[in-house]
Amino acid sequence: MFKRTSVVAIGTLGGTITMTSNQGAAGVSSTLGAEDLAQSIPGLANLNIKLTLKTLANLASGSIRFETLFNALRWAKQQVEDGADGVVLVQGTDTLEESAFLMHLYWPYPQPLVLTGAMRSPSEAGADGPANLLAAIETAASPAMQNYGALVVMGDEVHQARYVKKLHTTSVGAFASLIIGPVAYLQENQLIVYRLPSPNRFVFDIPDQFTAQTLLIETTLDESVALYQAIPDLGYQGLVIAGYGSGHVSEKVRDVLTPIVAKMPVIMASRTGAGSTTKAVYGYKGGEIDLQAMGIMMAGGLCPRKTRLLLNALLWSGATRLEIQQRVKQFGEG
Ligand code: DAS
Repeated sequence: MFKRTSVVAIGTLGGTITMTSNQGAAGVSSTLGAEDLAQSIPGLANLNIKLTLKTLANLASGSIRFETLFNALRWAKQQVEDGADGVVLVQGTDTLEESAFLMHLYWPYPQPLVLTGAMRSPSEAGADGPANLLAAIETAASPAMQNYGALVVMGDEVHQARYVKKLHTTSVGAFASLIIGPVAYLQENQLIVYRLPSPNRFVFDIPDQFTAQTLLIETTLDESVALYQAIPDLGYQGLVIAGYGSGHVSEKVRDVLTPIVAKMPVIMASRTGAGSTTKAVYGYKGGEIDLQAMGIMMAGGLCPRKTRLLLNALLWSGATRLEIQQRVKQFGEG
């Protein structure tokens, strides 16, 4: 039977997957672009996939800015408008989960938007970049992976942007979706799908301006409250706290949150790394019942970093406090 050639667009932003030692300087830095990466993949020619290639940037992922991501997003959307079956964005792994979630909030198409990277540079033994990129291309080309929004492919696993996290500094198995697991797995060039996409995904319009800044702060044992006291005057428009356990702070931190809540939305997430914040378990000062009564929202199962990005997107969209509350609840429970 005739099988149509799939079209996949690959845009590269940098990261270890693009890094080589640069003119005798110490260590590796981003030098390779989309053409170089495509040439490094064994077995690509056997697949019925046509590639469109674009080097978008050569950055370490910690230096990616929102503007970089929105430019990449506009480019990716254009590829789909021009007929691509899916898009792959390549970047560093350090901020991959954040980029993927931000992209997910703004990706309106059924076609997959797949992010990938590598834990080992091309010059290291057992470099994982070519295999990750090949798996990402196959995922992007697959009709079975439509309607999930943004996905992260690392080590033959396909993860949803909402859940995936980098959990190890150097391991090639650094990425996982705790509790829920990957949504699909690639084996022998076939996707084995474990879970269907959630219906009614909410998608934001790309904002005209994204100047509003939010702060993420992690609570720690017997910390000073000086930073919390300064927050209302630092120019932030929203605060996310990575709180203890299922969403708590100390009594003394709780006591300095009132002026912040008066000025900006405050969301309590959990610093634990997995599981959801609670709503009605703890009644002590600084516990979640008390914090909610003060007007603080609970992040549910959304991790602190992604909660911050959701809050950014909501503020950039001009959402009211009530709309922020409703949307945080929806994503936190989703
Ligand atoms: N940690 C590197 C990576 O895995 C660098 C980066 O994130 O850009 O790609």
